[in-house]
Amino acid sequence: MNENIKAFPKDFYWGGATAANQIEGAWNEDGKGPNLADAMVAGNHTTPRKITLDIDENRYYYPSHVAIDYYHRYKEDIALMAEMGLKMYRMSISWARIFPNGSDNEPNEAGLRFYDDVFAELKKYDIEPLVTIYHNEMPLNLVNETNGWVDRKVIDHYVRFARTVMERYKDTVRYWIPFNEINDLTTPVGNWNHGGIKNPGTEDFSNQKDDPDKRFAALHNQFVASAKTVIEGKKINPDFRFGTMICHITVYPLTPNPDDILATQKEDQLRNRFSGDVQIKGVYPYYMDGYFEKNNIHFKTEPEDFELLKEGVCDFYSFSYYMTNCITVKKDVEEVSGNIMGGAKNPFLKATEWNWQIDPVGLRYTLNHIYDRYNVPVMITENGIGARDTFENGEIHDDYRISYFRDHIEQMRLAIDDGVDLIGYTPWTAIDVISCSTGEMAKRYGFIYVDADDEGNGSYDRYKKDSFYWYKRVIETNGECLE
Ligand code: BGP
Repeated sequence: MNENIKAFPKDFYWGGATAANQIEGAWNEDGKGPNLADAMVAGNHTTPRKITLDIDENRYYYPSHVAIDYYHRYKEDIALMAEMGLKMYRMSISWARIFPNGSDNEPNEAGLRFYDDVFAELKKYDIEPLVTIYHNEMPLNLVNETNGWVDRKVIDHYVRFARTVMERYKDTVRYWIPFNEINDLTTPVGNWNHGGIKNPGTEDFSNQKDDPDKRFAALHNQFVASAKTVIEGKKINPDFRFGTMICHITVYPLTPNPDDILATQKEDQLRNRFSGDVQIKGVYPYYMDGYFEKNNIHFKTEPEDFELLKEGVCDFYSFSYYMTNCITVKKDVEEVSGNIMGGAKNPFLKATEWNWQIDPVGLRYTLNHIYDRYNVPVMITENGIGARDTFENGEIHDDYRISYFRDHIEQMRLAIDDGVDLIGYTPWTAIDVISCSTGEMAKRYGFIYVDADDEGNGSYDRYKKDSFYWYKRVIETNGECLE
């Protein structure tokens, strides 16, 4: 890259990310209770995952029950991450491992000890943990007992869980993310995540009845829970730093037609800006009043909620970035899929096998867009390519993954040169995990290969992909060498 371009900062957090329900397994070991992810059966690109509130292992395969068996292999996995040179590791803490029913009076000591051990291991290698407190992991008992996040009682249960882990790990963890992709609830796809699902065996990603009143009530309650967590956390340790985690679906107008431009702006406000505005600016933005009114959306709030939102703002903005989509008012255009939502196909972009469009330049645009709006440090906490890997004689030649990352990292550096205060990058994923949307192993993201298939067969042994060696070199040279 051109020498006149600013380098990555010296203390840049080169990292990798995962989530508990997609790696740990041991779904019912050492006192852990079942969570919502444990009730999700496997699907694939064309068959949506089903949620069965009565877990029936004789009938269905539930990928999270073993996942990649990290619970028993975390030492080996963290050693590999250290060998790769990671400076930061983004992971989540499974709520039901700490509070098996979500509403218990006392935490499960064995669960707390597991994460003590994980953090000790990370410390050994000088890897900074970045902890997501909630990554789609609501204890199943709360799903059954309450109406999920629609129910305000869940705020208190969650805050107790957050306080417990923040107190326990106050000397080892500094960076926290209260909610993963909180803006999922701006789309009907987010429904499963709020846990208000009541028809065992009949619900899946595609056929849930959408109730926007409930969906936005659930989102509001998550905002309040996030703010309370920030407020409580700063009392526990004033050095704690809290981040948003927005699933940033960057949108472009498909054509210069002003109607397309306006539709794009509206989409951006609702999907991307709304949640960032609440969590960073501490206020509900003006454009949501109009949206709620026009769509006849009503949900209950308390006056003190808005005080909390103002006080409990996040310190840094983090987001996931996988693809961009186009927006148009025209009907009958070719569509692509995506993370939480698809859109119109962009004729200038290629897409993955799962039809997510690849757009590295869009990352630079997005970083500028975000920093311009919020002016706080920025982290990319998910970015990566889901692809089928070929495993031959212990080797995985994933040049497509290397080129995806190379192109995105190049654009990150250009954004830094633009002046964006980008402080970290934790690509999805440090190691192969089960896919969240499809439950497959075949949709792989990792630098480290896990020998397991979609039905849970395999040795579960770990292998270094070509991208492992490549990323190691990137980190060693602080992003100078991308070859
Ligand atoms: C994000 C989630 C992750 C992750 C990723 C990739 O939305 O935070 O948990 O899985 O997307 O999505 P998928 O696994 O569906 O390919």
